[in-house]
Amino acid sequence: MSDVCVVGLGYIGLPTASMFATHGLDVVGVDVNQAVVATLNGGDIHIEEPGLKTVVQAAIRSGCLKVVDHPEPADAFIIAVPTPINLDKTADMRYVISATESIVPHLRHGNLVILESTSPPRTTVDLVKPILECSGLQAGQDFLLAYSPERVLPGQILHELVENSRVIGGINCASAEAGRDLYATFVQGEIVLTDATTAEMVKLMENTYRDINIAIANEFARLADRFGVNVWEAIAIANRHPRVKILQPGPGVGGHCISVDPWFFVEAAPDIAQLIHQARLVNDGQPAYVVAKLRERFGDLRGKTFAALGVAYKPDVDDLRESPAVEIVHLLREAGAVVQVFDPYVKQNDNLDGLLVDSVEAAATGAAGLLLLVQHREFLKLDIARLASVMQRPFVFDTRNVLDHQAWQAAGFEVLVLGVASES
Ligand code: SAJ
Repeated sequence: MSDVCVVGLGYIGLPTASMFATHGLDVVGVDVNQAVVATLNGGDIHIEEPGLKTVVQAAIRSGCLKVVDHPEPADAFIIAVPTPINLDKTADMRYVISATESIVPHLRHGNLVILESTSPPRTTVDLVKPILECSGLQAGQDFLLAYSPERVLPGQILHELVENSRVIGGINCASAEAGRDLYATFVQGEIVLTDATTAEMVKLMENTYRDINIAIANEFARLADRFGVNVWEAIAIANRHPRVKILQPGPGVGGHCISVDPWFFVEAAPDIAQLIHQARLVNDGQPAYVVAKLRERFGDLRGKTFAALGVAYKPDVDDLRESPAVEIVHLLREAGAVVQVFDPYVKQNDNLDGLLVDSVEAAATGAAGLLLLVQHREFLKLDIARLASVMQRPFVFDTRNVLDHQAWQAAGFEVLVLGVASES
């Protein structure tokens, strides 16, 4: 396989296409969004990810990566489009369907098609395979078909793409083996072969496992609050047990993966996935819990001004998808509060129209409370005294337990910490 066509140039497709290209394969990168195609061809990238711009530029300069808006014939096709969630928490498979359909006219004998998009169990065999077979070719016989989920952590994508173990689930052995040969171009981690539905389930299980573990940390935080305990101290002590590894509570779980993927199980088997469902409800309830804590302190929130520090779904990324911080901002506004938002990675966003300001100080000016919602690196070295001087009331709510509380208190701040019953 020397020609690869990657459909979808987002957080996964773009780095994957670039990796194949910088390892000598001829790659056609496809995105239906003209703005994305123009940005990439103009030498820039549309996502924030450490090191990605350099790799994409190298790939394009080498002539091995071509970026266009429709698929072209290739030896292998990789589908890396999003699988968002609908408002009713069902999987939105429209992008997978249209990307698969766009490949059909180009499918030839001997081709390999790989789905990377996170998908409900059986998507490869029940959804993708029949669409591809509209070409008149038969999967497993005339062309090969596999599922290979991405498992990289945003912020560490380039490193993890190469180093992580990779699972490849074929609809038959030949498909899995062809997938292994293709990814071995750049993957240095172990490549494990299985069947397509197992690989789909593995991906969902990984993120569901993490979601449930974060949910129990969040529930512990609420319990600690009820019983007058500092949850962070309790977790640190419990984690000294050799078989206990409790994760970190916080204002909720965001991102397009962990807060989404467990719902695919709930949708596919609601009678079974009850623990999974409950964990989702706990994590989705955290933003409201944060706002409830503010109500306890401030009473009616109407007319009160709050500075939201960070709106991305996690530190040092610009990704706002399913971000609990964004949800908190909206809940506060619904309660009548004024919110001034600063995020060093987010300069513009329709969802936060008119709320984004360009510095921590601007966000804090006139505010009755500072809400640390995301532990971006730059929030760990703030000029505390200066912030106290511009605020209406020096109050900070640390929802991530990352600030130096003593230093903030010394500067006159009242400090509230998520999961800590009394002021620390
Ligand atoms: N979070 C907590 N407490 C924690 C850890 C995370 O509240 O102890 C929150 C974060 O603040 C964030 C959310 O969870 O809002 C998710 O962040 P994350 O860093 O745990 O994970 P993602 O969504 O960035 O990436 C996950 C990874 N999956 C696992 O770790 C099992 C990554 O490997 C996957 O490739 C990615 O999902 C994906 O694309 O599916």
